[in-house]
Amino acid sequence: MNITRSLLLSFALLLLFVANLSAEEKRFVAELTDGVQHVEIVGGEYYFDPNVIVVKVNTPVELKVKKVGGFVPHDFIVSAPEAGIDIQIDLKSDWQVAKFTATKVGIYPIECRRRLLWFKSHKDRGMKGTIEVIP
Ligand SMILES: [Cu+2]
Repeated sequence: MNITRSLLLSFALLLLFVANLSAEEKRFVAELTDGVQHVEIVGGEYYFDPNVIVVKVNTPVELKVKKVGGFVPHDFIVSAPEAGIDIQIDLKSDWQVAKFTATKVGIYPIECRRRLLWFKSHKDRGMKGTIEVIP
C-alpha cells in the first residue's frame, strides 16, 4: 500500500469516528411529578440534547423545547399520530411546550426537517432522536 492510500484510509477512518461521535446517544428518562412526565430538550447545530427520551405509555408528558446557538432555523417534529404523538414546532430561543399522552408502546423518531438548499438535511447531519414509549 502506498502512502497516499494509507493516508486516505486513515482519513476515512477518522471521518467515521467523528460521524459516530456526533451520533452519540444522550438518554433521558422523563421525570414524573404530580402525574406529569417532564422533559426538556434543546436543539442546536446539528443535534438534539437529549436525543433519546423515555416516557411511560398513557401518562401525560409536558415536553419543553428550545434552540441554542446561531441563527440557523430548526424545527422539532414527531409524527406518530397512531401513538397519540403529533408535534411540529419551529424552535425559538425561548422554551415552547408540547403536551401529549403516548397511547402506544414503541419507538418514534424525532427530527429536524430543515435543509439549506442542496446541502444535507439537518436530520442527516445528526439532528434527530427518538421517543421510546415504555409500558
Ligand atoms: Cu435543524
